[in-house]
Amino acid sequence: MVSRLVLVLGDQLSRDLSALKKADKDSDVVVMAEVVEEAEYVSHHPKKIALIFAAMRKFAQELQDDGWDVRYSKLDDPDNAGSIVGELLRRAEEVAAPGVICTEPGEWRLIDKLKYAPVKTHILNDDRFIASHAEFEDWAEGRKALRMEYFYREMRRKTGLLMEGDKPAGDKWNFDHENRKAAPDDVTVDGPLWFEPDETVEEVLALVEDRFGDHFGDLRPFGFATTRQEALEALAYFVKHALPRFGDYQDAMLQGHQYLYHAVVSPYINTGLLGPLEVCQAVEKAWKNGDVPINAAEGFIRQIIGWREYVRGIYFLEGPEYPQRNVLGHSRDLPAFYWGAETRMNCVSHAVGQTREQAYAHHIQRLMVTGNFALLAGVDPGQVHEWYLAVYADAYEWVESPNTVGMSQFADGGVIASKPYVSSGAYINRMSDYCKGCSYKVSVKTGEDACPFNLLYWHFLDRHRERFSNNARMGNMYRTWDRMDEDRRETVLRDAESWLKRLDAGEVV
Ligand code: FAD
Ligand code: DLZ
Ligand code: SF4
Repeated sequence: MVSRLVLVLGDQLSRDLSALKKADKDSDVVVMAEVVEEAEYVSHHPKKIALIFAAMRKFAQELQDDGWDVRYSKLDDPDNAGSIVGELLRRAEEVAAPGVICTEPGEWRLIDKLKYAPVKTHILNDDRFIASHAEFEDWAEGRKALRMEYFYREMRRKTGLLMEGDKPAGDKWNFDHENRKAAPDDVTVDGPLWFEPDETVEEVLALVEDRFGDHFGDLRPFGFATTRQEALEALAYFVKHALPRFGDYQDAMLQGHQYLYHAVVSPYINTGLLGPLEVCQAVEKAWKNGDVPINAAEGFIRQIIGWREYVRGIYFLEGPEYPQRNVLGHSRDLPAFYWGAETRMNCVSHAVGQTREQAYAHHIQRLMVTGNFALLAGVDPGQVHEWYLAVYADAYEWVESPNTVGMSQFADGGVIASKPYVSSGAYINRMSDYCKGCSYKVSVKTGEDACPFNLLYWHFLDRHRERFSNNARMGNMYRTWDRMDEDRRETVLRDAESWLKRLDAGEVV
């Protein structure tokens, strides 16, 4: 019988993957490959590479146990061709396969490589998402603005999650206004459930240490789940221990609590170990059982069937050039402190330090600390995008680039965000305890001690006045700026310029 190849990528570790559903276990051959091209096209965090390789090895074993013929290439196999397409060609020759079936990759770069590969490749839809490309396109068709909230309501109706008939549970679609509490004094959880590395994980850790030990990020301690079973346990642990307060403290940041009440399930959903719908159903069940309040359940489910589906829709709707957009014309190089160099800004230092340690920072750290700073300072969004893609364990371009280029850097001109996510130090001070340990003073607006977020906030608004002053959501900010007396405005701008000069000169700022 003729064998086709069935490609399973490192973020496609799902038993219900469309390519596996379409394949014939008796005749087709599954190809999985650890390849240097995927590991190095950006310098991924060592923890991320280890998570992917370990989960791939265990998934391959499960498929084999289930009767599949799996041809698995380890990174250091002498015959490893070093790229996905190279490995497909090698395996096609090995088993005389006339073609490949695969599920659509989450990145235009790889879709293109497969489309134009010298072996015939049939790309199937990735139906692990709630909305197909066609459904998103239909929703987007003819709309002036593609706002997540309206798309989210469609997804609620489609899935029936938190619905009572055709009405939203609790009579409201969105409980976000209850989800902005400052950090609590009594944090009742100590992070997510971690797992001791077993033999397979240890083998991968040694490999990653050897080959990618020079990438930014700490490889050890390594505690990510690497099987579906473990990921389900991590999800259950979150639902029981952290979800009840997830909503309340979703936006808070605390120095001693890197995870607060967040789920840390994105690395598992995005590699395919967990499905988005089952995660939401576990959360809905906890609400139905009376174990968690509606603001927690709704807030969490919105992130997944709302934001996660919506950003994927945008990535595929907007096309391959999307990650390169730069409508604000920002061109400053990404400062060295994003890669661990010293900075006096305690908030940035903490967010980056935690990223180096864990390959994780939660949404508000990504958006309102590292993202906010890059936008205020006018950093080239392409470099910001590469950084986010490299350093987070959950980062794949389909989800990372709309969040970074669109939501965080406003480089898409407002496709995703109706206004730029910028703030002065006051927001960070309200939502965190970072400012207490900072050598800058958050209450100081000008001079040597002034919090750089305060200086750069006004600098950003001033230099982009033409684009934003007519934005209805930014009118108040401009009115406040315009009410300041001219001398003060000049001092703020001069101090911001001189701070940026010191940044560019490589001083520790
Ligand atoms: P929780 O806060 O517990 O949220 C639950 C789940 O909701 C997450 O696991 C995730 O699957 C989903 N979710 C929440 N917000 C978003 C969002 N904006 N977009 C997509 N899914 C979301 N998320 C990624 O999965 N990969 C990325 O590469 C990524 N890059 C980001 C870059 C920037 C600049 C910003 C601002 C956000 C980014 N996010 C990304 C979204 C969000 O920060 C992460 O999903 C979240 O921090 C993951 O941690 P968690 O599982 O503890 O999330
Ligand atoms: C991210 C990643 C890494 C680091 N390594 C591999 C790999 O060796 N083999 C593989 O099949 N996939 C890997 N991946 C995931 C791919 O980069 C991912 O499938 C694409 O970026 C599309 O989302
Ligand atoms: Fe960050 Fe400014 Fe607070 Fe320092 S004072 S931690 S720089 S917001």
